[in-house]
Amino acid sequence: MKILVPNTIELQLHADAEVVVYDVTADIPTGHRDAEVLVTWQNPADRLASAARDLGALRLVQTLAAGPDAVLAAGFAPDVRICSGRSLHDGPVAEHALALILGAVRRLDLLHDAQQERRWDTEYIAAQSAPATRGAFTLAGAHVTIWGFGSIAGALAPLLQLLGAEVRGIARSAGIRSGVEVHADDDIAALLAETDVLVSLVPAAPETADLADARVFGMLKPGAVFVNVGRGATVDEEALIDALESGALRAAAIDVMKTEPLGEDSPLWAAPNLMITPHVAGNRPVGASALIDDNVARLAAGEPLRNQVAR
Ligand code: OXD
Repeated sequence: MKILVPNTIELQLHADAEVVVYDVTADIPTGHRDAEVLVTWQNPADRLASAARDLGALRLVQTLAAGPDAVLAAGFAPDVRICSGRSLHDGPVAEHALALILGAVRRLDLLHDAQQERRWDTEYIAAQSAPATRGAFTLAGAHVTIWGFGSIAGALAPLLQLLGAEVRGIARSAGIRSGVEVHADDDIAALLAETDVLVSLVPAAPETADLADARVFGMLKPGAVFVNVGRGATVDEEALIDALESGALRAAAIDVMKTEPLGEDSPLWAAPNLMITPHVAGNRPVGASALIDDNVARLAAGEPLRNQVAR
């Protein structure tokens, strides 16, 4: 079996197969278009589409991204199995989410601005210790709601709980996951009304487009904080900017945007009280080689694959 692996990550594969490294920015060379397995990581959309067109013997696409949306949109034949990198990013994304949450809650953006101006921020000092802001600059006692309660949320929740946050989740179906009370997404008004921090880990799919919209921001507790480490497509960015400008949201931090890289002319750059990071939360998959080895062995043995999302 021939496996094509991307030149964007170092892998140590032990699979019983011919392993060929390919350049994600170029078309797959003609001599390797007989590959049965394609591993993808940070592939541009147009090259994924040409791989989908050119690889006629393909049986499995293993993306190392937690969110398989780019591969699902590339046009691979319906009989090609697609597996996600679910779980490879749990630690890194949870850590980055925690950094963004703390940065937004404690308003490190304001302090960074003051530092750039060589200014001791007396306004911030007064605001942070004022009786009226008790509870606003801390996670202790804060109600944090995680929307999209999969394996990353399972890693993030205990970190937040350790800091004293009350964590609840939203997912397609209600239940207790990783010890956290998860609400069904058709019943969230009461939950959002008492949410201090809304964290989105929602994947991109037709049904989640613009999920976080003016209605959602309007349902949140006034002055809540919003953090997105899921997918940009799930947020109505105009509504986000409006909510920041009106003060409905006290602050926000986003690692993902509808258009990436974010264009110089995007209004998001100038939105007040918004921190932006360039899609770096899950920039380094952990355990990728073991997942590929396992799925290649399963494919060869005709066994069910891990993280299969299509076919
Ligand atoms: C992912 C990502 O899906 O990095 O893994 O966004």
